[in-house]
Amino acid sequence: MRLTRYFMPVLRENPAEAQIVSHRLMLRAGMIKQNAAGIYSWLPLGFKVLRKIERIVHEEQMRAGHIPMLMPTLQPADLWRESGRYDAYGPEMLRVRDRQDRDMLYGPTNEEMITDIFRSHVGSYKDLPLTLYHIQWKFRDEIRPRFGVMRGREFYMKDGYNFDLTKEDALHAYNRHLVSYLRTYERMGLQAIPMRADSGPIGGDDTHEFLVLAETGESEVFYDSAVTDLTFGDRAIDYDNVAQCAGVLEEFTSKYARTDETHDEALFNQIPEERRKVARGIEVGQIFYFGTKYSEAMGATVQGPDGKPTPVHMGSHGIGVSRLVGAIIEASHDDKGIIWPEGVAPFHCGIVNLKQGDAAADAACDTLYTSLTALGLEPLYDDRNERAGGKFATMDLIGLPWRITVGPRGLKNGVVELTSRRTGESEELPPEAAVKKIAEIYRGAHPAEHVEMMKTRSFHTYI
Ligand code: P5A
Repeated sequence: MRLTRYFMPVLRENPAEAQIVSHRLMLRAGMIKQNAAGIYSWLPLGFKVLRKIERIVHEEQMRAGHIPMLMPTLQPADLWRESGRYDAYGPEMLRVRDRQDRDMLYGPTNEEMITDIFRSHVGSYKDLPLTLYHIQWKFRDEIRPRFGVMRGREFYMKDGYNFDLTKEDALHAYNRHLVSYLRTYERMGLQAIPMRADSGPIGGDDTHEFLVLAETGESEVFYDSAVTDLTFGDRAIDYDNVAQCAGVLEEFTSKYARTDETHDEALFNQIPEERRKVARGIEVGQIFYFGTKYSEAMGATVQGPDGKPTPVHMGSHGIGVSRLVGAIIEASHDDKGIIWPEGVAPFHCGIVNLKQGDAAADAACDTLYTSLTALGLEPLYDDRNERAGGKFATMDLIGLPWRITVGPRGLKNGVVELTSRRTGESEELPPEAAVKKIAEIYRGAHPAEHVEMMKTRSFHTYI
């Protein structure tokens, strides 16, 4: 993309309404525009990041064997009357009435709707296990929407629902989700720690929240610092292997890590003092096992092996896709702006032309642009007639992981400059070598099948 043809309304001043750094930087980088309290438009740059996050979520869900679909945002109230949640949900639910005087609502979550779909089409235990998910906008009329997309009223969520014959099978689905979430967050450059939490209006006894540690987080958390040493990495996992998934859950949840809702001071005090940590965190996901709560209330049964109707065991599992954009920025920025991890960067690199109009510089930038694009990479070429300082400031603000700087002086020696946004380190190298290096970096940043898709350009069609 050439910057002169793009729409990226960067703000010079710090917006007064933004209280935390991610909100401020998203506004300044022209990623979002608030339309009403807690309701945002995603401008092109923000939309690109949202799509990249969404894509990682899809890839990891499908890898775990979960099946994508799409349910509507508006739901009939009658389904929620069946589960008893229409009254229980309270003022967070946005209720609307259609022209036929039917009660509707803008879905805050989809347990009822998916249970209705399940009971309409699945009748035998032989069709289990089944996990369906979608990524869809939700609405919760939060009393205090704040911090930009972190606590929105309208927000984008991946929500998945498992249906199993037994509690044991459903707990495997729970563990499978935990594993897939660990992979998902790490691909976004985040450490999200599973912590024992409270199940709130979703229900059930087994639940973990995934928290990214950050001073601006809304949750107070208590943990053994040893949990921060755990990483999932690129270890091989067989999602059908019950023992393997249970082993990962054990590894990642056996140390003390809890939100304030479930905090137990006596247990906490058993941790050696130097490892006891009290901090704040951003909740980027939550998994639940709630057994037959919805299936019993809504008559979602299957014919069991003994021929008798059996209510299915269920769980639901959510990732805050739009919140993640803010969470990643909270975890990765400096005083100049955002520092995108490679996995979610809106463009793979920036090209800064130090002397627009100089024949050699213009030609070198065009060649770089074409070579990168041919490899399936997306550069953002700052081809504006601006001074170098302004171009650097914009690149630093929007946080592309790599910048190639092209100027007549370097070109006389056959080199351009490649700079890492994270370390600030630069090296001079021939333009072709810079292209090769960036391609290699991104090959390493994505799993093999993602790289294949980038090559076939389905990557671009999708976002
Ligand atoms: C699990 C999926 C659920 O709703 N039902 C379907 C279950 N869980 S949850 O914890 O309530 O939400 C899942 C994730 O959504 C994000 N989230 C939000 N993001 C932005 N603004 C909000 N107001 C908001 N509320 C929830 C969180 O990341 C949460 O973990």
